Amino acid sequence: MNIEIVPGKPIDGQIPGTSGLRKKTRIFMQSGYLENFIQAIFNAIGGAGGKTFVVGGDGRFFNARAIQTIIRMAVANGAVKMIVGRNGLLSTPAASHLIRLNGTDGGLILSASHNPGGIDEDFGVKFNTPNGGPAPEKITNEIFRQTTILESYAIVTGPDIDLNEIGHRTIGDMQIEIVDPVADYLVLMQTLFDFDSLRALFASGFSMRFDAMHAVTGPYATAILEDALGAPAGTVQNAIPLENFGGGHPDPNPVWAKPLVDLMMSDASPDFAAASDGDGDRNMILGRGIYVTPSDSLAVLCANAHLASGYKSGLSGVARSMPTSRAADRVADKLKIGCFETPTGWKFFGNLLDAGMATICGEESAGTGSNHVREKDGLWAVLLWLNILAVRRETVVDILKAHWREFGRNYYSRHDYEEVDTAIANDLVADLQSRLGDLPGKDIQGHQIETADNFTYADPVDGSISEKQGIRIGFEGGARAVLRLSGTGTEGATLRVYLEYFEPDPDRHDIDPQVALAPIAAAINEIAKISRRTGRVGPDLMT
Ligand code: G16
Repeated sequence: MNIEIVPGKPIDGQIPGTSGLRKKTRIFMQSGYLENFIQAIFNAIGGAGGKTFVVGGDGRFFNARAIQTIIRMAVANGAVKMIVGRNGLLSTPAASHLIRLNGTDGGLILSASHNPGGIDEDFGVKFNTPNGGPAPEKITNEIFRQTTILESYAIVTGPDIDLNEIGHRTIGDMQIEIVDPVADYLVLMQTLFDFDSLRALFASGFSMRFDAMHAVTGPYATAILEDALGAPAGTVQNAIPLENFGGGHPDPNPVWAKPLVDLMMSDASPDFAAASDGDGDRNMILGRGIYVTPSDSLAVLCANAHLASGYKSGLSGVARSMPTSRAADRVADKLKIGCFETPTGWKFFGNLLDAGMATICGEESAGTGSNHVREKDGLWAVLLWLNILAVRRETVVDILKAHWREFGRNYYSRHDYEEVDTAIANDLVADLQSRLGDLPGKDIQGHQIETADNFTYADPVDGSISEKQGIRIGFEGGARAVLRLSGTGTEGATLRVYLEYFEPDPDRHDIDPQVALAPIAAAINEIAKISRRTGRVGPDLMT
């Protein structure tokens, strides 16, 4: 084993606001690119010497190769141990759990989340800190700074490590523990949910479909739903993780999981369906004939979490990202618990969870989770829904309708304009930003603007300030439009427009959300000149 010190070179390793570094796979495959970024991570955390890390990914193209490189670099940088998922697989929430369970110095998670995989698609790397959560901005900024000043990286030569068998290996002075990616996660789920009632639910004939989208949750869902809970074989579909996710986008939304949505809207629909994304942190929930928006799902989970054993003593608080609908706020109000509004990005929940100020967190982007790990957790959300269904023995539709009757309905939708020219998108936001002060009091198509600002978050735990986290326009009567640029795209800019309007009247809870929200959509289009500036007649995606 030889340690090689290879000259480093600055790379474009700027980590956008909401996630780890995501790039086209071929960029990561360029000679030295991954190596420089990994060395920058090690340097940013004060070196890897004497440290232990978790490493794993969602199995996409380049996952296995990248792990071999990371292991060799960890050895050369003096790390003492790496815990690696068998075959290099670990879902993001399972990696977060392993970091916490083993008290490691952090973890490296290889994924571009819901973005497609393959040599011509996307790859990503993120660093999670010892609390199990995504690195906060002060660390990601330091990683980026390190990429710009890196002089060299260290790596050892030698044969590849066999990652296919569970067990212990050593390379130089570093131990490598290959673990079953599912085992510890399953144990954690058993502490939170009542597996006996879930087994009884399936034994009663309850039917479900889980679409793993050929991504990392396949082995987790099969082990939990079919093997541990007795759901019939075939309940989990697309269960084998593939390097290119079968050619699809592993993004659990009505567009990319359309076959599942179509099934649930058909006469052949099972009682319940769910899907998860590339790295297993996002979820989509469906009932017979109904798609549950992530914002509504968060609210329902908060209102019913006490039905699951892990949450029976109630919640300390709830947190949601700013663009997420305010449905959960109404639940928090009724439960008389804290309610926090954070910028987009799971990392902003970390302090609230660590401080015990929030138990459940959620985002409109299909992420929900709790204080059991420090990442959003797709299967956790599915199991909490199942636990609620097992106790209430009502349909998803009935649960949702009863929820709206009790709390009112927050109609909600997100409109995405994808691959917009970056300069046009930036100009649109800058122009709107410059006019914010003039907007309050204006009447747009019969809608009076009451407030207009760009969201600033002051972290209640460490006092850190995050500015310009999304433009919010509040209309008379409580309707709201939020506008921000995505931080997770890999091509051009994605403009996200979030629309919300509250309807207390139960007789008006059955309107098509796009119809209910059309006036707000038209108003924000006029205010921000979206069509005029982008040349688009409408959004590419409405979730
Ligand atoms: C990532 C973050 C999420 C965030 C989402 C938003 O999700 O982990 O916390 O809500 O990005 O993305 P955007 O900036 O595109 O709106 P994931 O699942 O891609 O890791």
